[in-house]
Amino acid sequence: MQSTPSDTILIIGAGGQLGLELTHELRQRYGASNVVAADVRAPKDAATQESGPFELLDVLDKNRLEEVMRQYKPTQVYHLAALLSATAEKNPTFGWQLNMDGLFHVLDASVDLGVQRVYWPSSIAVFGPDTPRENTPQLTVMNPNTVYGISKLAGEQWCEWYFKKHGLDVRSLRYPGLIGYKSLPGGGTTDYAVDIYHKAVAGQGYECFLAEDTYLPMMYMPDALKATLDLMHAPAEQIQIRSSYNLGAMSFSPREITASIQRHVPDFQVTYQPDSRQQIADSWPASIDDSRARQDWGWQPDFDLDKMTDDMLLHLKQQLQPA
Ligand code: AKB
Repeated sequence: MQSTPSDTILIIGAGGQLGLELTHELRQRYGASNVVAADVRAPKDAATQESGPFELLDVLDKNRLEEVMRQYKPTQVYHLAALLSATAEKNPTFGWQLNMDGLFHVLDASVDLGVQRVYWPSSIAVFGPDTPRENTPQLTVMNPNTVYGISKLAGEQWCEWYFKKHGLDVRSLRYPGLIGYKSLPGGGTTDYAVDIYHKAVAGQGYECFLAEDTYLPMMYMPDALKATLDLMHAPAEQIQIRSSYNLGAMSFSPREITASIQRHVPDFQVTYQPDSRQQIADSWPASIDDSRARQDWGWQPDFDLDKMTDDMLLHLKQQLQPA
């Protein structure tokens, strides 16, 4: 499906790490007035609110969701609002409620109001300690042991069910840790890989909450945006997996990202103080087999670790310079 002038897009969770960047990208492609940003609170960057329509929306309030959807009549909905892994472990009841009820509200409203296409993100968190850690296959033992992972795995199955029972064209990716310079993540286990760049550019050391040899799958934000939009624009017959696609780009440890940064900032120092997030990281894959995404809709990442580091540091340094 190519973008057409008649497309209207609703992004729920537009103020989050991915939402901010996706809103910007979709407004460039579809025209600002055709992309409605929505979030439970006003986004920190004024641009999301000022560059196009913005609605305050708590996705747990189904009436309000339907009101917004009736007002704008979106043809596509991106539902990104969720509690991430570390936060959901601390608030399990709310994590489950937001991640599951929010999804049901969006899926039901999309069926009822005739939305053409829905995007919902899943995560490497759907895998657990019994899963093969290296090159984790698309289909394998799952058994997640975090609230976030359980909610994402259940959500994947529900997306597939809505596709089969209601014909809803819902599409999904299992994101690895996402790294970008435009916004900060919140409450994830992979957040260290964003925080570390900010400390390096500020000329400070970094205390890492994961051990130095903890390998996790990661992805630079431009690749995440490309994957999301390629998936959403692919012809429906190419989307063979209706739960969620494995998606990979790179895999590294805190020690390796530190070495990559030290190519630019030789004095940069990192200390290690693993906390409860270590257990979560240890239950996740170290690397991902994303061959189905490559076969079905041509997925190909552009960024490896050093290329990402070069770009991250360049942009973060520019942000520090006075305008
Ligand atoms: C998290 O760390 O919780 C997220 C994820 C991998 O889904 N970044």
